[in-house]
Amino acid sequence: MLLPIENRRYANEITADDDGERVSIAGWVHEKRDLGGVLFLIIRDRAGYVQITLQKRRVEKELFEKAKKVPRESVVVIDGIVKSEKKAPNGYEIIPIPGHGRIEILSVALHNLPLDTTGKVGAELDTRLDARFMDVRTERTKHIFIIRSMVQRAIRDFLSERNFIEINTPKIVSSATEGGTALFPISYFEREAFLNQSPQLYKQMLIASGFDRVYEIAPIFRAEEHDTTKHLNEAASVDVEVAFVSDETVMKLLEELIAHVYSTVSLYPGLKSINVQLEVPKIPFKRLRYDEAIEIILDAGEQIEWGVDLSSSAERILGEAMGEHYFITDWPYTIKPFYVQFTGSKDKGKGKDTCDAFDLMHPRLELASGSQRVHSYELLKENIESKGLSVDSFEFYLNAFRYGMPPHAGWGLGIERLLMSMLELDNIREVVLFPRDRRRLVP
Ligand code: AMO
Repeated sequence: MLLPIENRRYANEITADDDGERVSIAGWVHEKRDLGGVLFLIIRDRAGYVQITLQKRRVEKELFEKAKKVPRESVVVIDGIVKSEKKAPNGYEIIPIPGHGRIEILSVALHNLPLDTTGKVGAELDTRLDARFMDVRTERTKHIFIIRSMVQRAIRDFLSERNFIEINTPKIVSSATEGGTALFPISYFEREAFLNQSPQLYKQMLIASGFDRVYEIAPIFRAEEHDTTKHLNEAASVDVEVAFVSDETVMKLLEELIAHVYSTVSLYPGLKSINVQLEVPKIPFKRLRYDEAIEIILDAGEQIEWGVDLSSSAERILGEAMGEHYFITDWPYTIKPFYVQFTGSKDKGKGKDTCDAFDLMHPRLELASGSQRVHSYELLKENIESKGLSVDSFEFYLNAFRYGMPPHAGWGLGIERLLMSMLELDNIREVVLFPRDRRRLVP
């Protein structure tokens, strides 16, 4: 095998100005066009496409036949001379070196491809997910995942510039954190364990450690049984926790982060193949109290009672009314988890107690949740009990509140929800390489 390949260039590293230079190109046979006397191979690599032109009269017979027979999507290395050519797609073509041209077939692809990588023949999402390795070869899907990588890098840059410490917390845990969604039990030697729903307890414990600004980008696991276009069983979340601040400060951080991500991605030329034009959302986002949200939903004719979580159709009504990103604040205490700070009896005992929790909404769906946290040991213990949970199973967490815990606030942002809404995609699975849902455990 002739590796490493000398003079290897990516498609975007060659221009018509390289006329006469000898280069090697390595990639997949994207398309073949056989015009009898001349054969065009379009080679695709991660950066783009290169046209190889083989004139039957000018190249060795053996080489021509080899090129003619190579199945699409096979992996090849081709040595050639760059020739400026106005009619070629990028203004140049590559001609195998006269006399000693090389077309090396490194891996032959089977004939019946599971997908058309040129994107000319569309396929159902399920078919694409079944052959995801090949789906990523198409322009649109490739760019979605390059953008995902870009978004994660932009988030890391944004937070590290603001002096955040990146942490890694366990994904195998002993207790639940988020009421409402179920846990995945796993067998952990002789004990019961679960896949973590959120790094919530651990990020808070690190606030007690003195790290005062922490973040994690990691998977969260939710045993949601329903099959929807916005839920996954394994999702990725950006989790942030900040000491000595209030919920308002972390809301500001969150909206600035969203604007930063949009403006970073808006410069990416690959957006064209996803057919979306990004407008950087204006900050600050509007703040809507939960009781105001209820009014809007009722005015639209949808039944809802104070104290329940918002259904998808309620979210849709609000999204239409708001038309842009917005926060919902002052949630009923009863539907938020034990770690959320109770606001106190704002309504003076009418059973409508609220808490310092917020959700960040895109007009289509919820993107993030966060809150001011309880930092008093006694109050936290009381809340755990009053939510019907076992204090014993939270001992490891509660302990961190007994030896110096500052006030703190934070949030969790779903990366897939952010990407899906930003890129105007219909299904959350579009932005996950290998999604996990009720029906899908492979690939
Ligand atoms: P929450 O449970 O609201 O809050 O989750 C935070 C964000 O994570 C994303 N998300 C999901 N995305 C896809 N599929 C799912 N099944 C799924 N579940 C959640 C959403 C959601 O807004 N501990 C708190 C955060 C905090 O207060 O810091 C929490 O986990 O975008």
